[in-house]
Amino acid sequence: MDDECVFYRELPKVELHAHLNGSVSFQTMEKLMNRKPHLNIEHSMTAIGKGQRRTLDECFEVFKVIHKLVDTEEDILMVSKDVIREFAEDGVKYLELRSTPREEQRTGLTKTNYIDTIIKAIQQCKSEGLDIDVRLLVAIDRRNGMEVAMETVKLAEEFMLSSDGLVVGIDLSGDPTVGHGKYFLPALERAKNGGLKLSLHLSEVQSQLEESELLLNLPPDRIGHGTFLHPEMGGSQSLVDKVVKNGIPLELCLTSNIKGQTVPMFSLHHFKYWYQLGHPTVICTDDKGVFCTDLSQEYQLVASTFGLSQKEMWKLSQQAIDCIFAEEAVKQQLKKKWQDLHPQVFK
Ligand code: 6MZ
Repeated sequence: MDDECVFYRELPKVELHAHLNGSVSFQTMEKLMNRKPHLNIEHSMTAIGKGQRRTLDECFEVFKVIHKLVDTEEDILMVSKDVIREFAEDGVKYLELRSTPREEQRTGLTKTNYIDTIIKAIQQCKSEGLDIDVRLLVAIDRRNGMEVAMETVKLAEEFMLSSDGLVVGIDLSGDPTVGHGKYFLPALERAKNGGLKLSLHLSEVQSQLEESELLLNLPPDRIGHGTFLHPEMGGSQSLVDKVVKNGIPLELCLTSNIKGQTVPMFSLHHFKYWYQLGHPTVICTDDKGVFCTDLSQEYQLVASTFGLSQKEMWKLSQQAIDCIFAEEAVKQQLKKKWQDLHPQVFK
């Protein structure tokens, strides 16, 4: 590893946009494939390698394949623990995972077991002494419609109360070209009123102006991607004004946007627009397994693409602490951790 790589690996980081089943590494995939050889699934079907690109549609096909491999409690426990360990090894000190609860008749998996198992994995990693604080967002897949969305929120509410603060919010994700955000407003309003935080995928693809306008009125606590919000990308000033006025942080995932072809090249990524505005942005991985990346690489990529110094990148990682969904005391602990680690990282 060269000095730059070492710096970004040692830099303490916050990861706020990581879909569990998109974050499964090559090594864990290998274990899953060995468990289910009859599925005949190969690595080329579950990951998009260096230099490769797919349409966003094709990316969503990849998730369907991964879901076939991860369909028992045992799988979910292994996948969750491996993903948490890998983030910890990459220098992530605080992680918010998100995942869509699934039921599988064939294996008897229920949505409640699904969430329970991820919580068990988080607790086991904690008791093993891993230096990472992990929380969970329960995800609504827009493909499944408004009734399932409401059920998901109710389930998340129960877990928010019973999980000792581990379940902190709701994510709205899934294929952005399917359905309309307006159908999810009642579920999202209920979640918000019940104390769950909201992170919504917004304007991930073009022509979602009306939907973004509606969803921004909630307002959400964070935005995933927001690629087409600003006027230079076909969005509008009024959308930007709403985001800025409410101080809503953006979760930005560079490699994901390039490989999914919603952004043509790194130098044109909307990170630049929001960073220049001085608006809070958080660098994230989205799906580190599918897109073959990790958070250190994403930080290094932002630095090299936009010419930011190590000091500026430190500031970005530190400011991400203010965007987390866990309570104030956790923010204070993390700020102290960053202070303590500073001399070691800049030795
Ligand atoms: C929107 C995405 C996504 O929930 O099974 N997901 N939704 N945009 C993206 N950009 C590439 N990447 C992942 O993880 C996989 C699920 O996360 C959502 C999709 O709903 C996908 O099925 P879980 O853990």
